[in-house]
Amino acid sequence: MKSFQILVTLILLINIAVYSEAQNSLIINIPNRDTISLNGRWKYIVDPYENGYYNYRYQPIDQQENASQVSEAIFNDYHPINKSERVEYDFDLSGELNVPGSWNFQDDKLFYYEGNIWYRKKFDCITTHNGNRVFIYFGAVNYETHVYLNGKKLGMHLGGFTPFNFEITSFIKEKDNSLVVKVDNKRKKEGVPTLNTDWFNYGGITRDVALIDVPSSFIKDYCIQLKKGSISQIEGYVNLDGTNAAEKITVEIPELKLKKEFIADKTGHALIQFSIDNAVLWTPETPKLYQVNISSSESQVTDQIGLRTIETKGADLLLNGKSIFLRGICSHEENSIRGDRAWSIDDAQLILLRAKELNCNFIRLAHYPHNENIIREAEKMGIMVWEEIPVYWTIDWANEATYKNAEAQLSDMVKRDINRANVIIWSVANETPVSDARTSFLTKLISKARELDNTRLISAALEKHTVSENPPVFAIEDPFAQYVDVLSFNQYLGWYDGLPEKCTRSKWIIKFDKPVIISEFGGDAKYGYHADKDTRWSEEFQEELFIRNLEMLDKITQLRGITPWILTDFRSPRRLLPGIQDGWNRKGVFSESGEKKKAFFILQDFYNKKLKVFESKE
Ligand code: GCB
Repeated sequence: MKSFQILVTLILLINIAVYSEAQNSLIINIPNRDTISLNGRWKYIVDPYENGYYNYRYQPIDQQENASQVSEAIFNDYHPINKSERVEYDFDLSGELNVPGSWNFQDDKLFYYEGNIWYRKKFDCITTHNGNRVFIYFGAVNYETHVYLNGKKLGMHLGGFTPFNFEITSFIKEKDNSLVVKVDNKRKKEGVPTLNTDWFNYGGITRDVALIDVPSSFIKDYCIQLKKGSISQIEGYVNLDGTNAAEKITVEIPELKLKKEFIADKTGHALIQFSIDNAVLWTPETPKLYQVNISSSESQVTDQIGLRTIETKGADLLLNGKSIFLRGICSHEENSIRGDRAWSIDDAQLILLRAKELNCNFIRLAHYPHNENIIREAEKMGIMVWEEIPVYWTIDWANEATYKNAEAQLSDMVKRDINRANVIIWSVANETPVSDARTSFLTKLISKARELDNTRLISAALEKHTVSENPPVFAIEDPFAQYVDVLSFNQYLGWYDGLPEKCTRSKWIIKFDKPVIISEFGGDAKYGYHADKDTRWSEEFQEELFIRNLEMLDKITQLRGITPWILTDFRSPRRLLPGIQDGWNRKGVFSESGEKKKAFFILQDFYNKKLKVFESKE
């Protein structure tokens, strides 16, 4: 091979390596950092055949020999150098979409669109000062994202619900930056989630986009939490980025008059350990947050951190050593009034105030990591949280890339929220069919979760198994059940399995000495449709179903919480029945426009009673 050819091949290989690299490792605590929002109106081009990405031989343009030249033409300003190739693409002549926001509700033609869309945002960056570094941060983009700045590819990201960032220090200009983002929400067999789900496949840039301005060495992520089982020891870490010598780290909690110093090693990692006295612990009733200041030689971050412990003892669930009952509810990440993905603080309030009205102290954020705003708002309001990744139903269990994808989503979710006191459970899966491949996939995930965070509880929403039909007897016979801290399962007696009266005849055999959470039960009702309690889809049917289920479930001695399915009716393309469902899963105790169904009051009353029983034990 001639030396020139070798050089070209090498450049090509380097390009491919760079391009296939995912994001830089995650920067956390964006709400408290110096950022410039890139939210707002973005140009977009719908490109279902991905002609902006593939050439006519279906080769990705950004991985060819002359990648940088070509990509500059395509991804920069859309004034292509090689006009004969991409002359049809012109952002300036194209329409605009709101970011954050899914594309489905901003253009009628895109309602059910699953495919590729190009976004472009032009911006100036007057704040870059000498020596500082700049990153671009995406709260979430569904599902596969490729990001280009001023014609240079920054990288790609898989997964629709976790944040990612890229460093852009050497690509950013003071004026007239062109940020181009390729977003593709096609469902894929090997994806996480896979092809089949029971929720709407919102496409696009669904959460905040921001520039983060940091010094050359900065605090990237950290964990400042109580050590497992201790109410007087803090244990955690701080990670710096950009350091090449040992650095001093200071952790300060002014309200407790605490100031501690640590040394980060050359890799930027510092172990944090210190004692605290008389801290007010975080509880749903007193959701106390302390201001914590962390500083290194060049950077500072502040966070609002709550201190609490969460443990199990036999079948008991202990918050700060006291037995609790989780008065929960499941929720999707939707603002049902606006009719789109929820992402803002206002959206979070809408969801959480409904949960509060039900008397909830717990929410299961199903079936993927929700936005950071809802976690933080829930923390302030005293609502504990179950977070999960979209390892849902059938996943391509034997596929190594699928596993890596699920693990990356788990890691980013845990990293982002590791300082949130209200997050008490990480869940690794929902209703996954038992097989050896699945159980080994999930046990790997569970060990990863424990490696990342040894303080919280791990669970998964499992399924019931029928021991006998007559009389109806059910059990949990899943080999994965032995690995979880909390035994959670979904069951739909009275809806998919018999009528509500079946609950009254049914028995449960739970052989595990672990706390039990019923992670789902429920049935559909169309708000305002009234009939007798035997008529499916009526509010009366759903009411009866709640009454009977609650009676049955309350008899399970290990029961320490429930999260019925679901707070609010949500969009699902699987739910077609005209006049009743019309594209909505109707299992909400609220309708999509926020009206309460009869089942709401049954659940509210049940929680009132639980509250009184647990208060009187104190
Ligand atoms: C389930 C799933 C949930 C569905 C629900 C239903 O078991 O976990 O995602 O939406 O059932 O309504 O059937």
